[in-house]
Amino acid sequence: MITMKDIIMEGHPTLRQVAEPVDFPLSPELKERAQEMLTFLINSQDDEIAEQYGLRAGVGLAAPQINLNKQLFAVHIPDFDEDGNEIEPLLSTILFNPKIKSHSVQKIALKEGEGCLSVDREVPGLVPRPKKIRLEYQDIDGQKHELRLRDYEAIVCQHELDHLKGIMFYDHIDPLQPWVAKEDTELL
Ligand code: UDB
Ligand code: ZN
Repeated sequence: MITMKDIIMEGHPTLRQVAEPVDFPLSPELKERAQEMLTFLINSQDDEIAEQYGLRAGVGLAAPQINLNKQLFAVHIPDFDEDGNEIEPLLSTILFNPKIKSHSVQKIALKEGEGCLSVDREVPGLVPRPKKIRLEYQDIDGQKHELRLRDYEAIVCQHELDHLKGIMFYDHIDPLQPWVAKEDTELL
């Protein structure tokens, strides 16, 4: 089971490396580890399990964050109905060898800024990212897929894709005017 002690923190050199492509078929070990990454996210969003193991509620986890220099990440983005009850997740999957095929010019940023499971401090500032992306990736069986994402789902996937390239969210923050949005950037 993956817990916080498996997650490496900023300053660890792996977080600044470019991850290697994954070969198919997956080794049984890598398949198991990938599934554990998604299970970590699901567990971390379960209040009881999260409290028991001291997990931060995560929506995405990239392989380099568990010191595995490979091109894969897991996402588990919850959805809620009008009464605030949790319904089917918006997106819950593991993506292998993901690539952005195209992206919008229009940008979006979370109005509160971003955080990271590998960063134990608040880094204030907007992180502008393309509002829409078209992603190509392989699933756990090596089958190719395309995903069109926008808004929050696009933000999460781009945050995780950045980890595969050694990029941290704060690399995108303007150090002089961290909270100033350009006119092409919408706030979410
Ligand atoms: C997160 N969690 O997982 F809308 F159930 C962040 C942390 C850093 C605060 C843990 C998060 O946004 N939680 C969340 C949001 C919801 C509903 C819910 C939980 N990440 C992932 C990460 O660090 N991956 O490498 C940071 C996010 C910042 C913007 C996108 C990903
Ligand atoms: Zn992160």
